[in-house]
Amino acid sequence: MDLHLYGGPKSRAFRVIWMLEELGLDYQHSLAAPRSDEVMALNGSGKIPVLVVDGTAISDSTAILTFLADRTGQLTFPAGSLDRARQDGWTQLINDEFDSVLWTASRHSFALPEEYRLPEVKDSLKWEFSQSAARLSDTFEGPFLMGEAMTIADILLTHCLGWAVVAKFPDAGPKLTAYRDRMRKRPAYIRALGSAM
Ligand SMILES: N[C@@H](CCC(=O)N[C@@H](CS)C(=O)NCC(=O)O)C(=O)O
Repeated sequence: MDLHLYGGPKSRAFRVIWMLEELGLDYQHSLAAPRSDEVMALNGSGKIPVLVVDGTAISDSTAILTFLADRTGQLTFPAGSLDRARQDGWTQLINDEFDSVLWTASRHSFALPEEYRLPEVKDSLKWEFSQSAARLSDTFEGPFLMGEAMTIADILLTHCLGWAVVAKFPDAGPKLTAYRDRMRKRPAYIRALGSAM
């Protein structure tokens, strides 16, 4: 498989870098900025990450992780299994309850045109994040979201938990913080961080 990733590690492209490192796949990497000419040519929305696979561009970090997991049969349960349905439930929940509030806060901090930013919305988003983190902590047993097997849902959650720290969101609580710190010790995560240098 010929793989070329577009997007720097201080974006959701980090999730894909980490996944590629977990899988031990070779890939080319361009630290392309959102809406740069090279990204616009691949993805009309201008968003990163984009992964070009054998000449075909795939957008959206979750779609890319899902493709890589399905193609390699790693970090996922098989499509059509009940475990996969539960795994997908986690993936959607993380996007609904963590990624979306963090992204809305980012938009109102720097991404939207200044006249459309409403910084006061961030208190409400932080409260939502705390509620979601507390609910997840109540049921989380570990070591991974799906129990003994790490899946792409763990890449998404760990990334969001780190993003929350950078965005100065409330503490996610001891259980999720310990999980995040444990995930960040994975050799592939550390290699992914190194790819930023
Ligand atoms: N749901 C998409 C979101 C992609 C996204 O919004 N990426 C940001 C960088 S992390 C971006 O390119 N923003 C530029 C923009 O919204 O114009 C994903 O998970 O890949």
